[in-house]
This record gives sequence, C-alpha cells and structure tokens, in this order.
Amino acid sequence: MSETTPNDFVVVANRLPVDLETSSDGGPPVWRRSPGGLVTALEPVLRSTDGAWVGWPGTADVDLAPFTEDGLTLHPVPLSEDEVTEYYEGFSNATLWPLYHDAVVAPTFHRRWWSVYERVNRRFAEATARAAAPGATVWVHDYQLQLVPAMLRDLRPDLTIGFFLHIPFPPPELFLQLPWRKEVIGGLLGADLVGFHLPGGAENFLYLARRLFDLPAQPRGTAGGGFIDLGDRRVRVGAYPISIDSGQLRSHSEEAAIRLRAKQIRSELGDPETVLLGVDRLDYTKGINVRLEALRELLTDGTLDPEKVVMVQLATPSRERLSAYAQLRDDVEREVGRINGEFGELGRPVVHYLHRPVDRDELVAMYTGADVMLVTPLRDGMNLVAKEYVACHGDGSGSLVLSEFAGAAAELRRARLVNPHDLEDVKRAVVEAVNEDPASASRRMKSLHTQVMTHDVDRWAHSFLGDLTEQGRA
Ligand code: ADQ
Repeated sequence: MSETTPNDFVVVANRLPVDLETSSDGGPPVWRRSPGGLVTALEPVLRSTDGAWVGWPGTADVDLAPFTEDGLTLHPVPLSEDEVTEYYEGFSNATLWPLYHDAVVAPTFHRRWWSVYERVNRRFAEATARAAAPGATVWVHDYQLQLVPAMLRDLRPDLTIGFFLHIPFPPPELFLQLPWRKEVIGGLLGADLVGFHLPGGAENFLYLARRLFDLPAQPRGTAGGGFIDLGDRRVRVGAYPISIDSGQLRSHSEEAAIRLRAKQIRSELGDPETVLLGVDRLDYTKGINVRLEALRELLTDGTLDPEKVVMVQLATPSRERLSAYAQLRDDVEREVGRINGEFGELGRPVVHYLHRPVDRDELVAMYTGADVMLVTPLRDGMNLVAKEYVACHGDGSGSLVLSEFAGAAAELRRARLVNPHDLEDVKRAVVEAVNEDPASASRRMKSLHTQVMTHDVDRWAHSFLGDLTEQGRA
C-alpha cells in the first residue's frame, strides 16, 4: 500500500474491483479480487492510463484511506449498515431495479430511501473529485450512481464525464412513475456522454430529457443516439452493447483440462443424450421459473424423456435480504423439487440445482459440455451468460435459446429467440433445439460465435471511451 496522487482516468462504480473480506478465524481482513466482467474490461485501460477506481469495498462501516493495490489506485467509499439497507438494497434494488426491468415486481417508492440515495451519491461524487487530476476523464457506472455526473460537474467542471447504464432504461410511461424522475434525468445530464446497451434505451432517455426539461426537439443521431443541447454544453447519448473477453474465453474452453472436465460432468450426470443448462444470479428478472415450467410441461406431455434429458441450473445467491428474492428462491426450489419428485429416479434427478457460485474453470466446463443453453429473462440489459456460452462453442456445437427481452438478442439474431411470457413458444424452442439437425445447428452456432468473437469487451470499452474523448474535446 502507498500514498496516492490524483489520476487522469477514474472509474466510479458501486463496488470496488476488490472486496474486503474478514476472515472467520479472526485474522486480518484480506482484499479479494472480484472476477466481474467490468474489472476485466477496464483493467487494461486503467493500467495504461494511470487509472483509479472509486467504489464501496463491500463491507459496511469500514472507512479506509485511498491506497494502491496491484498497480491500481483504489478509493474506498464507506457505507454504514443503514446506508446499505436504504441506498443499496432499498432505492437501488427495490426501487430502481424493478422499475427499470419493466416492473416485473412492483417497485417501492420511499422518500427516506431517496434522501439516502442522494446522500450516498454525493459522497461518491466528492470522493471522485478528490481522486481525479485536473482535466481527467471519469467513467461512472450504473443505476446506483445516476446523480453522480451532475454532482461531480458542479464540483469539478474541468472533468470529462461519461456514464454507462448496465441495465435497461425503461420506456417513458414506466420511468415517469418515479417521484424523483426529474432529479434522476438531471443527474445523468451532468455527463458529456450517456451510454446504454441498446438504441431503445438511448431513445427513451432522449425523449424523457427533452420532455422533463422542456427542451426543443433535435434531429436524431444514428442507431438511437443523439445529442441534447443544454445551452452552455452538449450531452451526447448513444448505444454501446457490452460484451465479454471472447478470445480469452474461447481459448479457456479449448484447454484439454476443460474438455476433459466437460466430459466428466456429462458422465457424472449419467451420460444423458441432452444436457440443458441455465446460469444466472438468482433474480426475478432472469426467468428461471419460465424454463423450469417449460421443462415440466414437456416431461408431463411426454415430449421429453426424463431418461434422456438432464437440466443443470446454477443460481448465484443474490440480494438475499430482499423479500422478493427470498420468495423467488422458494418458488424456484419448489419447482425443482416438483420436477424431481415427479420425474427423477433414485440417484438420478432430472434437474441438478446449485444455489452457489461455481469457480471459473467449472463454469467454462459446464458451458462447453452443455447441449442447450437456456437464457430466458423477462427483461435483461444485455446478459453476458448468453455471450459466454457462445464463446465456448467455436466448434459449432451447442444451441442457444434466448429471450427476446435480453439485450443480447439484438446481436445474437441467430439464436432461438423466444418470448418468455409465452410458455408454448419457449417449449417449442426447447424441443427444436434438442432435436435440431446437427448441420443446421452448427451453422447457427458458428454465426453466433463469429458475432461474439468480433464484438468483444475491449471493442465496447474503446468505442465508449473514444466517443467520450471526442465529446470532451468538443
Ligand atoms: P447481471 O444481471 O449480473 O449483470 P449477466 O450479464 O448475465 O447478469 O452477468 C452475470 C455474470 O455472472 C456472468 O459473467 C456469469 O458467468 C456469472 N455467473 C452467473 N451465475 C454464476 C454462477 N453460479 N457461478 C459463477 N458465475 C456465475 C448486469 C445486467 C446485465 C448486463 C451486465 C453487464 O443485469 O444485463 O449484461 O450487468 O453490463
């Protein structure tokens, strides 16, 4: 650890790229690298530009000075236990998250949560103002920090500020329910560039900004993007679909040890003809029950044979203190139990369900060994799982069933696209994927694979940062 100096490039996100973990044996706390895609994507940029990261260290009530760890300057933002409840679990995950995901669960509006959200956003803006060198570029991430761009601009008008939203940006009629709608849009308008995964999100934002701030209509830019003139400055708005480190994942999936493990997993599953796979955070937006219900009905009507088909569902625990998540866990586990109770045999369940994260090697082996990947969210900003599966199937094997309501569907057009609200449609796609002629399946998968290999996370980061630099100079 060492003293820090201000940086020319600063990433701001709810979480730091490392988590502070207290050990159970009473030893000193240790920093553990969080393996998220964002860290992987931004690490090379951060290292080449003398970068810093501002974020919460993942544990309540710890206040740490900025420090350098493994070449990255980290600026921890402290949160109290109450702030975790009201800013993070409350306003971020029980107000904004459901509202931005088509209100599939009713959003809760609480004035107190809002005031804590504002307070915590201000703390992030202040920490960023201290971390950034004169004229630095700052990239703010996601729905937890939508007020930071305007707060930061007030504190530091010299900075170039970008904002990227990782979840969908909702249609106006939903967004307008938010009692603090004008404040949120005003917060985002503090940025020089506001980025979304899809053109639709950018269009929704442009419409809302003009309507709520009574701005004149301006000609559209390309692909849903455009500009908002605020008099003294111009905000650029655009679509930047995020991706994964496709090349790295493809090579990983081709390693002999991974191929071997993929075979072993199939044999541990009883060497079924078909392995179906689902991989998600346990979240009500992900449509886990949609695919379980489709499977149960296909087993019930005899279309699928429980002796030939096995499903693996990995579900990472998520936001467990929120009641909607506890309810979802009960629902998913009841459905898994019901299918296994009706169709399993001793030592041979039909659905293998793991409620825990699995390590990267094991995950890649599962992707590699699965015949059909089921990605059926009711709404999802992008969905990296779909792209990860495709990256692991460079040989043309495998099949992807993908919800139309995942951002990834805009690029992965040759997946078997389904409406997750239409169970018959999901069942049809599963059956077609299971029975597809190998030559035609291989053509589909190869075309998907080419798309994912040529549009990786590096391209995403460079495209956003290229536009941000251009906008900062304008
Ligand atoms: P998430 O909602 O978390 O991300 P997703 O994009 O699918 O969803 O990313 C999940 C990541 O977690 C993947 O990299 C996956 O491999 C990993 N993962 C999931 N379950 C796992 C398990 N059991 N074990 C190990 N790893 C597991 C949010 C938005 C998305 C958007 C991303 C990035 O909701 O729409 O794609 O941010 O912008």
